[in-house]
Amino acid sequence: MGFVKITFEDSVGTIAFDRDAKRNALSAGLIAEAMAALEEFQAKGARAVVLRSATSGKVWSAGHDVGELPHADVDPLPYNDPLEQLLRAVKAFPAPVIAMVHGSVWGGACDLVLSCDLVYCEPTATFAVTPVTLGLPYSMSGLLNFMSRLPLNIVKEMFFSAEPIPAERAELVGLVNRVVPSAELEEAVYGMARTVTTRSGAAIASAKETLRVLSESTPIAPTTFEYLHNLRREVYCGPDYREGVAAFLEKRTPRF
Ligand code: YXS
Repeated sequence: MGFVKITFEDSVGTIAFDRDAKRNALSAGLIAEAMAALEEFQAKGARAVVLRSATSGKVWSAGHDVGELPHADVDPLPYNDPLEQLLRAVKAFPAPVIAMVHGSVWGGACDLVLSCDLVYCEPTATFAVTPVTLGLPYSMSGLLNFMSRLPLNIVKEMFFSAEPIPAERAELVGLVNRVVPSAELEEAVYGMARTVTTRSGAAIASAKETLRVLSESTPIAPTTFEYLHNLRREVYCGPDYREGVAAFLEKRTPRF
């Protein structure tokens, strides 16, 4: 227990990751606490939520806890995966969720940032999505999330290279709303949160849910779904994924 710190003040909830020993890796335990916090905030009628790191250190979050990924031959990101559940809960929360980013963001944590409604970061922040370093076939819903937020060539650059995008470029391509000097980040984020609390919560909730449904409304035929799922299955049942997870856990460079 104790993987997140939560506060609730003036209708604004805050969830702060507090697992620096594992670089705020998003484990099932941390996610369960974050989900419980979102439920508590909703019950209290929160008008905005801030997602941040309690440590404000080098790493905002190292992404999915690799130790909790299946090691081979099993879909690593099934619908009921805890991280997938958190991504959906953030998108469905009936008030704006604002990502306040200090430091580096990795893998599924990048998907989490892009599931938030607004993203603010400080100048040293970087954003990397890294399934190709694990030989991991990313989820269709995750790829659609990136596609709905970024130009396709930027999505491909991020997914094909796994290279971090620095804050200045992240703002340029629209990954973040604003880059703010570190000393001003907290005020910028909570200032926006306060502004949102003075607007109609009902109108915001309706707009947010409408935008979510429209941005996810990509009708595909069942055979198309099966085709795409088979593309992923061939990868997570293949040698690269087995090698990628093993190499990470053995702290060595993977040989693909
Ligand atoms: O050896 P100890 O026990 O001290 O633990 C180390 C790391 O193993 C641990 N740790 C993680 N544990 C589980 N899952 C992780 N994602 C993870 N990341 C780190 O934290 C302890 C300190 O790590 P260390 O020594 O590397 O810290 P550092 O400050 O030198 O470097 C920080 C990072 C974040 C640059 C480095 O830890 C790193 O590159 N982590 C992996 C980032 C990453 O590739 N994340 C993607 C995870 S998979 C995922 O999110 C999706 C499924 S997908 O693949 O689709 O993107």
